[in-house]
Parts: sequence; structure tokens; C-alpha cells
Amino acid sequence: MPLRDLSKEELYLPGSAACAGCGDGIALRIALKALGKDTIFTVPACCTSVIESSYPNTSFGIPVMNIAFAASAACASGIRAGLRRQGKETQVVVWAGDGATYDIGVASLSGAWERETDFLYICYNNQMYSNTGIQRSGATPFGAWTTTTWKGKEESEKDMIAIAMAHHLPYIATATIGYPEDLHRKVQKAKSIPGPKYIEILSPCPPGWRYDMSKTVEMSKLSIATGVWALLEVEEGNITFNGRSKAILEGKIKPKPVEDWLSGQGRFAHLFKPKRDEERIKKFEEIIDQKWQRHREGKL
Ligand SMILES: Cc1ncc(C[n+]2csc(CCOP(=O)(O)OP(=O)(O)O)c2C)c(N)n1
Ligand code: SF4
Repeated sequence: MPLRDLSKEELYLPGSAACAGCGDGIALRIALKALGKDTIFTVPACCTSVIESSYPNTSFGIPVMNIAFAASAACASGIRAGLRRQGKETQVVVWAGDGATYDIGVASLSGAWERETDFLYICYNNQMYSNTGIQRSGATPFGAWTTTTWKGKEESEKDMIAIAMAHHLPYIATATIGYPEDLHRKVQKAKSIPGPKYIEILSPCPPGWRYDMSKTVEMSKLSIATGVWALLEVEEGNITFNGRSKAILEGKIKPKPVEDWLSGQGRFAHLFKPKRDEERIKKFEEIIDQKWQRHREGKL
């Protein structure tokens, strides 16, 4: 659906406490247009629980239940059970950061997936714990500076999509805010499928990634153009790629150099200054190359 045809109803309201240029804010606005008013969010501790604004004010036009860091998926199971009892079909959505998803809430998420709770879990992935001042998470990429990896992270991120696939979910997708139509379509599709669904949205964060706040959409699109992030869907175990990622996979376009993505972000500045760190730049490129090699073999 073209952008101009998206719902005019705004459920992400003025008064949000997000930083200027927040990728999460853009993701919320688009996803809420696809979800509509008959939706309940449950949100663990993260930037979104601040973005919502302080009680009694709110920047969300839907009900939200804030919950402890580890418990959002368990909370979704409880909300679903309560709604079922009342005969309501309201969409139950967890909206959580990567810290809550990859690390602290992964146990309760695995439980809700295994119980086949009918809910949509959306992880907005800014690749770090932003709300508490930029600490490393299981989604932080190799080489990135955070306040707990001040020489650059030594490990790669974990593969959350593979973890989701191991739970045999009917629908899994990745998206990013630079491609709002694709994001909107995937949320709408997830909404139409019963059972547990998982969508992960790459959501650049200006203070955490250290780039100018005007460049969030550019940074998101560059993530796709360089192949650092791929747009894909997994339905009943079958992986398909979308948009530019599909063209990269099929060799129809050449990805831009990964270095373009790294050099645009202050969190990777130590790889270039005061001296170029050839070894770590090469290792980062190899991680991305290997990922695409696996994709060409039909794997994640
Ligand atoms: C059990 C527990 N540990 C730590 C915290 C402190 N805390 C609140 S928000 C947050 C960071 C959340 O990171 P993420 O889920 O990635 O979301 P983001 O802040 O990036 O939006 C942390 C560590 C907490 N509230 N509860
Ligand atoms: S720190 Fe990052 S994720 Fe959090 S509100 Fe600011 S831009 Fe958004």
C-alpha cells in the first residue's frame, strides 16, 4: 500500500518524549496505523516506556500495560486469556527493545511462543540498551562502541530470527523504518494470522549510534543497501527476501560497501581514527559476507 493510502488516524500522538530523529518513534507511528485502535500494548522497561510520556499524560491512543523487563510476553499471555474470557478479539502486542527481547525477556518470550499465545511480539532493535545510557546488548554488532564495550564489542550479535524459527511460529519478519510501506504491510499481515508472530524492526538511534538526528531514515536505508540488515519474511519455515534485499540475494544489485555504514556512525569511529583498524573492519565485512553466503543457501 502506498504511503498516501495509510490510515490518517494517528495513534502515536503529539507530546512523545522521544529524542528528535528517534527510529522507534517512526516505527511506532507506522505500526500503529497498521494495527488500529482495537489494540493493547504491553511494554517492558525501555525507551518506549519513556516515549509514552508520564502519567497522567500519554502519547499513545491505545491502552498500554507497562510491565517488568523480563515479563512482557508472559503479560501478553495473561491479557489474551482475559480478553478470550470476555469474547474480545483485540490485538495483543508486545512492543519491546532488543535488550528485553534478546536478553532479559527471552525466557518468558520462549514460553509464550511455546504456549502458542495469539499475540504479536514487535522488537524495535536499536542494537543497544539506550534508555539506561547505551550499554551493550545481545543485538549489539561486532566492533560497536557502547559504554560497556568502550574499545568496541568483541562478539557478534545473536541470531534472534533463528531463535524465533526454532519455535515454529506461523509468521516472522524483519523490517526497518526507512521502508515504511514494507513495515506497514508486514504488521498488517501479522495481524491477520492467528497464533504467535514476531517482527523485528531495525530502528536507528541518533544518540546511541552517534550520527546527526536528521539522518535516521538515511541510516536505515543504508543498513539495507550495504546488506548489514536484510528485509525478510518466514512463513511456515520458508524464508523469502523482500525489496532491495531480494535484489541483493539474486545478484541483481551489488550491495554498497559495508564501510559506508560503519563510517557514518560515531560508535564505530575508533575503527577509523586515529588509525585505520584494518583487521576489525575486515572481520565486520566477513561477518556480513558469510551471512549472505548462508542466505544464498536458503539459510539464515
Ligand atoms: C530487571 C531489570 N534490569 C534492569 C533494568 C533497568 N533498565 C530499564 S530500561 C533498560 C534498557 C532497555 O534496553 P532495551 O530493551 O534495548 O530498550 P531501549 O532502552 O534500547 O529502548 C534497563 C537496563 C530494569 N528496569 N529491570
Ligand atoms: S535514546 Fe534512542 S531509542 Fe531512546 S528515545 Fe532517544 S533516539 Fe529513541
